[in-house]
Amino acid sequence: MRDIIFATQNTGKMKEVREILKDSGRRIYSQKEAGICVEVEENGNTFAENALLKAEGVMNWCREHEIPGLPGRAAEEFLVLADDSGLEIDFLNKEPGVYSARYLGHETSYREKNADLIARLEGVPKERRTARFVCAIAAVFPDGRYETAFGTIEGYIGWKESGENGFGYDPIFYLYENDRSTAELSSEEKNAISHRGRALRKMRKLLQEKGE
Ligand code: ITT
Repeated sequence: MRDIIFATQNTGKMKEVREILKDSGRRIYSQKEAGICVEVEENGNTFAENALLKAEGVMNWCREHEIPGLPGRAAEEFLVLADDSGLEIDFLNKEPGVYSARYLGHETSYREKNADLIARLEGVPKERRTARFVCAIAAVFPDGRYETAFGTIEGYIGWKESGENGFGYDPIFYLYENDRSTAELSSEEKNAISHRGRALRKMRKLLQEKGE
């Protein structure tokens, strides 16, 4: 079974990925651990396209360079996985969507991004505040073949931030079942139901079925 290099710069994402795949029997190296500094332009129109761009970008880089953090190991020994994800708010025509990380600019804090989204929903009743987190996972093989898997979680945008866990938009994304935000869930609770948990478990199964 090949080990995994996970193509992400997002530490919140990486922490969840490790927890979700902890029993996969594969070693998982973050892009940072592997010492790979490659900037991939996320210019796809969909989550799947962007996930694939990131995974291919890192796999291509590994084929052409020594992997600094994994001396003596070649690209052929790895699968490269990437996650492209985001928040779709129905009332805002699915904004911020694929632009979730770039919404209001990369430098803007999530406190400000979250406050801005709540302000744009002023006066909108609960039943029209529907939203979902979407995640596409791409896995690229050393020979260039690839697979993709998806996961979503449905909820609504609350009226205030709540909770300290998770990252990004978690403090404003609430679940209908218990009116808690995903930032109020423990990591185990979030990973069991999240877009990322669902997509990664699907990918894990797909890779097992293919004997990869
Ligand atoms: P990489 O491309 O390096 O992986 P990124 O943060 O730029 O990191 P994306 O382009 O996939 O990743 O953007 C995802 C954004 O969507 C992320 O920065 C958050 O703002 C939001 N997001 C995705 N999943 C989330 C989650 O589980 N909880 C909160 N926000 C999430």
